[in-house]
Amino acid sequence: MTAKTYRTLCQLCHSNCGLIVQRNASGELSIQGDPDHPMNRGRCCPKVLANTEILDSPDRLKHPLLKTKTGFKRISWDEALTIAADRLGDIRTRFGPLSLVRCTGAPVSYQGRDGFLEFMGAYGSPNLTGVGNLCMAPRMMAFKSVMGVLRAEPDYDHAELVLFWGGNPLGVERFSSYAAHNGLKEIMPRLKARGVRTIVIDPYLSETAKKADEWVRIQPGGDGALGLAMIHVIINEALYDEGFVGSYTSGFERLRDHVQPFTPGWAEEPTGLPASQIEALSRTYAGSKPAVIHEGNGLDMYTSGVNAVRTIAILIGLTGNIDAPGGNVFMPFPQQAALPTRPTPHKDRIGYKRFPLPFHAPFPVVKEALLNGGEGRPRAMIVHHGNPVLIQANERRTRQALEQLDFLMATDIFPTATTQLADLVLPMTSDFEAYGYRAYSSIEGGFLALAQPAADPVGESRSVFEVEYDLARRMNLGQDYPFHDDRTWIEYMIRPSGVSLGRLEAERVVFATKPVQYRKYVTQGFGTPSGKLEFFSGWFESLGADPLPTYALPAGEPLDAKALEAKGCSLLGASRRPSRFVHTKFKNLEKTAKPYPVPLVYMHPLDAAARKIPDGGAVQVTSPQGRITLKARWTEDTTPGLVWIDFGWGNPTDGQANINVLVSDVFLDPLSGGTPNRLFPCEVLPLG
Ligand SMILES: Nc1nc2c(c(=O)[nH]1)N[C@H]1C(S)=C(S)[C@@H](COP(=O)(O)OP(=O)(O)OC[C@H]3O[C@@H](n4cnc5c(=O)[nH]c(N)nc54)[C@H](O)[C@@H]3O)O[C@H]1N2
Ligand SMILES: Nc1nc2c(c(=O)[nH]1)N[C@H]1C(S)=C(S)[C@@H](COP(=O)(O)OP(=O)(O)OC[C@H]3O[C@@H](n4cnc5c(=O)[nH]c(N)nc54)[C@H](O)[C@@H]3O)O[C@H]1N2
Ligand code: SF4
Ligand SMILES: [Mo]
Repeated sequence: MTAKTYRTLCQLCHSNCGLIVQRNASGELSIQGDPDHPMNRGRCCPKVLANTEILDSPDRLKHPLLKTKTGFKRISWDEALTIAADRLGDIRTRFGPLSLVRCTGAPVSYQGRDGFLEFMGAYGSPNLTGVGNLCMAPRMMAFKSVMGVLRAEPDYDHAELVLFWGGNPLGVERFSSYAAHNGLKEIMPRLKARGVRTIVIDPYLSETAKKADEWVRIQPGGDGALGLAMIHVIINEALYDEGFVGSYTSGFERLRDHVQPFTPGWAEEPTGLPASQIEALSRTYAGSKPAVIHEGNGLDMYTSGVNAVRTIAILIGLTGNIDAPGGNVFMPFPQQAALPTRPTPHKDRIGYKRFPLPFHAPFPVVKEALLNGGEGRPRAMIVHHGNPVLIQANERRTRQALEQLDFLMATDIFPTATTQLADLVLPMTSDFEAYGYRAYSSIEGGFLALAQPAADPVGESRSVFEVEYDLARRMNLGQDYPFHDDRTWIEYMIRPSGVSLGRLEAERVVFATKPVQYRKYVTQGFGTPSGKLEFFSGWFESLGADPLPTYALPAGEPLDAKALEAKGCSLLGASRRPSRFVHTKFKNLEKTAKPYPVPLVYMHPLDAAARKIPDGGAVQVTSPQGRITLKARWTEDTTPGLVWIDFGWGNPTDGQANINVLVSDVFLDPLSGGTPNRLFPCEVLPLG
């Protein structure tokens, strides 16, 4: 074998770092960060090594598998796609196209984002679901309501103050939603070197909080109350940007009247913060110009997530820190093609009446439609690149719901808790075995980068776009398909950017837009119904939702001491993600999992001592929904009464406990369908 060097991407998390992969003469791969990629500038995190471990793992799905009465049976691709075409065709004829649901995971790779999306258009179903209710959708809805776009990303290098709110970028390598900021871990040192003040709002002393100038130790889910009180202070003390508010916003008077009851004194209870600290924070944020807020996933998984983030978007607007240097900016992004090509009316999707605001069907309403049965319930589901059984609230009921399907087809690279339930399992190529691409925003401009295969497909694994097209063709749905494999998919998707696949192959990273232009609203306005930044949301009002943000209980149920006691629980449970892993992925990989072999429950030594739980001792965690067994880890990074349980285990290949067994799926964010995966009553007791 001849040695070869590849320039490609890591697609294990959203950062999608650039990599240089070298293959030596004996075929071994070594990985380095690509110094010329603007996301990571030569750096990469320890997780990157999973890319090669995936290729050699004995657990890999290597052939299509069909569920039979005696277990899974290996079948050929031809058999698999014939079965899928028959079953999906039959269901379409008998129950109509709306009976098919596509469920995807976090769009860490664009194959994950796009796989089977065109197929849904061709089949005629708008029923797209996935992780949205737990991730990004609440934040995107909130930003859209105030600013008319889905996100406004931090301009770190020109800011004077950075407020990390519900995000832990030093733990997860995610410093913005989708923008590149030159070097990930270099961002914090650069801020320090410029003397920029950093504040972290988090109930836990996270990796990021440890490195920041100030830690605001909020109570879980108290963010909406904090936001309302900060708006109160900033308006009442006239600390807002009068020029900006006067010219470019609407609804200011209504907002001013609305927030009068939400004094810092009122917010003390829901936030757990003294009024004086809330006042000081408000003055610091409004008084430091320009200032940036990085909002994270710590805000999404509550039943009041959308409203909490609306207060953040409003704060950014009030202080005029929007689309201005050093503020939250609408960054340039390469244009891409839109899929699916033949959308059915959005209004036909499951749960539209109850949840008209989210862009996709929230998973909990799909689940209820399955469990409640009746006409119009989903009959078939394609799970692509996701693990809904483990990641959605209340694993037991998620399983029950998926068992109602007439046909469940799942794609993955490994067997998972979800593929175990499937009728048909399709083995996919991993990111190092296929072409891929990614679009990034940045201050320097929107750019594209290419991923290329550095290894042959493992076993009979195939790329999703090939499989999807093959299936569509067999069902006579392939006539208008714009692509039939990875490369034609990329060609099609990037065409609107003006960059060709040939150029991307030659240059690997290609800037497709001009650098950022600030304050575009001056000439273009905002993308809201009024064209202004809307404190009072016309979009929400038009769909019957509260046009101004309010504060509600973050878990959807009272969690005071009395309510906890009534449930036989004396503690609150929260969810934590170990930086070593992304979600439920790759605990089966020996080297990847070795440094962090089992999930832990992090508890304050006072709580542990009161229950005679030693550091490292086995414990049982019980909630009204279920019970799991874990190991305890003492830490003073949390508050007494609040325990943090690791998220991401529970696959058959790891055999460990899944936190989402404990989480309620009864209480939903009335705007997004979000469940409180970050907050639930529980009790922790020593095992044995
Ligand atoms: N309690 C609790 N629940 C949570 C969270 C939490 O913090 N706490 N986090 C939430 C968040 S933010 C999110 S985004 C979701 C994540 O939810 P998911 O994205 O559904 O979770 P993952 O574990 O990333 O599942 C991805 C699956 O894709 C597979 N895979 C990897 N590469 C490929 C490939 O190339 N092709 C295919 N077809 N499959 C592949 C992996 O093996 C894995 O099984 O979980 C949510 N749920
Ligand atoms: N290593 C690694 N990287 C990842 C992922 C992963 O699982 N592992 N997942 C990827 C995905 S899909 C996502 S969405 C991002 C998530 O990354 P982030 O957006 O940074 O979110 P988290 O790390 O889940 O949580 C951020 C912080 O929110 C805090 N928090 C919890 N509850 C609250 C609250 O009520 N209020 C406030 N203010 N803070 C709260 C938590 O303690 C935590 O420190 O990371 C991505 N990158
Ligand atoms: S897993 Fe690590 S190397 Fe890979 S994209 Fe994410 S941060 Fe970059
Ligand atoms: Mo996420």
